[in-house]
Amino acid sequence: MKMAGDFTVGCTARKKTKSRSTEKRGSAGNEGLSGIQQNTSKSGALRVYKIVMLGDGGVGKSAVTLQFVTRSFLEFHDPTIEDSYQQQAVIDGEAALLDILDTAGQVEFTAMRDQYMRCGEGFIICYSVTDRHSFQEASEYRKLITRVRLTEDIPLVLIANKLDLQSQRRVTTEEGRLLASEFGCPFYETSAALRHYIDDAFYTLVREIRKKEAQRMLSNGSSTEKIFQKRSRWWRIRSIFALVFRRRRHLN
Ligand SMILES: Nc1nc2c(ncn2[C@@H]2O[C@H](COP(=O)(O)OP(=O)(O)OP(=O)(O)O)[C@@H](O)[C@H]2O)c(=O)[nH]1
Ligand SMILES: [Mg+2]
Repeated sequence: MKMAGDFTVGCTARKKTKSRSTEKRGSAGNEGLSGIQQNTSKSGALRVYKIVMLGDGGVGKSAVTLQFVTRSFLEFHDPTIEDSYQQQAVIDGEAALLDILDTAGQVEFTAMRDQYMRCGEGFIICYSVTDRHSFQEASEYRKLITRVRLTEDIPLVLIANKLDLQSQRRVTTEEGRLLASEFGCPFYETSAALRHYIDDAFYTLVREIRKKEAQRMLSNGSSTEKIFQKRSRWWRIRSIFALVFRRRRHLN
């Protein structure tokens, strides 16, 4: 199912400069940035995950995002200014609404960078296996996140896209793995063209967000019982109902 939204959660409403919207988003997740409660729809338990796509121009951020959301391949390069998409999914038995911000890789469009760095709960840093410079830039994006968020403990997934272009490969798998272990994050080599490891990248990021959230709750003194309650069977079922209800509402 495809939807698009404004990704304004927790930020002062940023103007969306370009949109591939097909549906307006509902009320879910307009209540603020931090904490489960604030990112959970008032009408149900559908948790919104704010995800930001980062990486050099032309590495395939939009193609990866569109392949995830619409299951189609973007053949041409139309430099992004800023687009946002929403996609529902059930991940590990729990419904989720992924609110994805596809950002600009071209330097002339990167003025909003700090702002969306502040808003994202999880980041996908993308480089192309055919482009050595984009691989080097991945470290710069990592540094930027750390600088803006003042922490290294941010949910992150590193992806090496254009896996299908083997004859043009300029970055080895091993180099990608090493960089991911430096970042302390999961790593996938993806192909937006062939739809390889696209869902995995997004789902893994949601898992990373959930994991860090649980750790944060524990360190904030919440009882394990409370966390368990959140992840309990009933809560999962409720979240799936919320998703179905939401779909129906959009169909009507
Ligand atoms: N063969 C192949 N081509 C890809 C893949 N992903 C993207 N491309 C192509 O690479 C070009 C750039 O893709 P985009 O998704 O627009 O790149 P981007 O990172 O969003 O670029 P900016 O918006 O300028 O930052 C397009 O022509 C895509 O068709 C892939 O996995 N395989
Ligand atoms: Mg783009």
